[in-house]
Amino acid sequence: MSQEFDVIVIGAGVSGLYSLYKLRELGLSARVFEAGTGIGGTWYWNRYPGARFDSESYSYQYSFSQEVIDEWEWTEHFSGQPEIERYLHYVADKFDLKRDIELNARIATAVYDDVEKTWEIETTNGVRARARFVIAATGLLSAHQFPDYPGVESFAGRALHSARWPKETIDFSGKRVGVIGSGPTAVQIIQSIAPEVDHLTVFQRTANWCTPLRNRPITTAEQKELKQKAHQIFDLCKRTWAGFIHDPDPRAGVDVPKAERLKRYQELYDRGGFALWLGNYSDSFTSRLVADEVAEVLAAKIRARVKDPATAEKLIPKSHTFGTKRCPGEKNYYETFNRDNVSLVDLRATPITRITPTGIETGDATHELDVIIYATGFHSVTGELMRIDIRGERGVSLQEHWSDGPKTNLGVQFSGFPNFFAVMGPHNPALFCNITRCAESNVEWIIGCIRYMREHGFETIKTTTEAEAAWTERCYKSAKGLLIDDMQDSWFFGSTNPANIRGRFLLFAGGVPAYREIFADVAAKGYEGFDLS
Ligand code: NA7
Repeated sequence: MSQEFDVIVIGAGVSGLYSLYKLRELGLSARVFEAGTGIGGTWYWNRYPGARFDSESYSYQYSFSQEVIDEWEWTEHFSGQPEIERYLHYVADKFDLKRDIELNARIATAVYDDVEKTWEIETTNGVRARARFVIAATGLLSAHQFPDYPGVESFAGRALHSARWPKETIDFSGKRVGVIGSGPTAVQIIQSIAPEVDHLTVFQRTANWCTPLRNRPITTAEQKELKQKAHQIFDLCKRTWAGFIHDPDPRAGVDVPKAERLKRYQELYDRGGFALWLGNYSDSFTSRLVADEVAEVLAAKIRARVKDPATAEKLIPKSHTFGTKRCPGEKNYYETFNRDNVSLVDLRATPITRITPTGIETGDATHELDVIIYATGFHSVTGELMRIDIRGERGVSLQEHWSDGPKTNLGVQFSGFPNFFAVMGPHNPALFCNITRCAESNVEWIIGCIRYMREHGFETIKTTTEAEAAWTERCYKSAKGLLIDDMQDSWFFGSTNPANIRGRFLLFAGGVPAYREIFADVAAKGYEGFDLS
């Protein structure tokens, strides 16, 4: 027996919780199905040591409730995972959202009924439900990935993935620990656990340009000011190209004297967060001169901070210039490599050949380990949707529809999948966008669309194939001319996804303000590019 709802929401993370709140406001019945045993999405799964925001806490928080803004006090400029998870519980409890959330309910299939024009889902534990609409609030980085080294299963010690971290505290004292990966997650783990472990071996394939996070407690005076300015902060995020509080200098860096540029880089380096990445000059994503210059500045910092010159050289990225990947926010990351109990293995020079029962074998050595931490990232953007067997009109699967890379209209709909919406699917601006800012506006657009349909007596909406093709092309083009296009080995391009979508730009790089305008325009024109019936 299927339970019946107006809307089924997949996922109880930041987007799913807000979707439920907005659906209730519209007077619709909704059920959220969440794979985890708790709410929080990203902030439920990624509970590894050192996990914290890379967005300022007050720019990431929800904007929809003044009471929430007034009541909740962030303790740090970049709060840690436990506090973020508590915040999401506080919001869910405040609005009594949990009664409509089914936990431990991973959706295995979502099938469209062409006759009834409804969706039926089934969870892996056999729960079934039907609804006219589905909102997939599945996140961009949800489907974690393990490397396929031979012997991964054979390791007899403890193997952990950063995105499936257990709830219990893990005691690393006296342990020989290996971390595979050097992305933002690995950086947070490495700098946190190094003082605790007996020995830490970092297995790095690609070095990253890390910038100082400069996290600090929020003082009482700042607290007051941040609350007063909350809406100014949200407005600023709406205006900036990247959806963050960092507003670049409107001048092109190439038009500014070099001495002035260097001074600005230092100021941004001192400011912390994504300031150097997103608050630089207006041409910092297109000018190789500016990007390379920042890279040189950072390389000099690494050389100054890391005592062993050979280690410093390994930590300086050689494969990509500054800004072409998200930069990990660090605190004493580079100094970590000055510790006697930390060593760095360059996987480009000595690749991992296999995982053994007692450790990791590289070309030239065997590293005996008690714990292996995989901080190896995700099947980005499309991964979680592709993991569900989603079948639209005439039983066509999403896997088939996307066999040549994802195709979407505005990132929210896929042709042949009527009434199925994705909040943070491919082709949205999340490449840079602060997730809550973009999630809120996408959810509002989807809910606005459902409201419009109800008011005008429409039962189904589906994107036209022409509009889908045009938006998909526009997304590919949006990366052209940007330096990120030269560095396709990143999750923006799905480099860790199954081979069929490798090399396809998965997002929209035209900027948050442009995306919001396009969204508003499409709605104002009665959902141009979508068939309503
Ligand atoms: P990322 O940024 O995708 O980083 C994954 C890391 O894992 C990266 O250093 C990868 O090296 C490395 N990796 C992946 N597969 C392997 C194998 N097989 N062998 C060795 N190393 C490997 O994920 P994160 O979780 O760090 O961060 C995701 C986002 O979370 C981030 O953008 C922030 O928004 C927060 P590679 O670079 O591919 O050589």
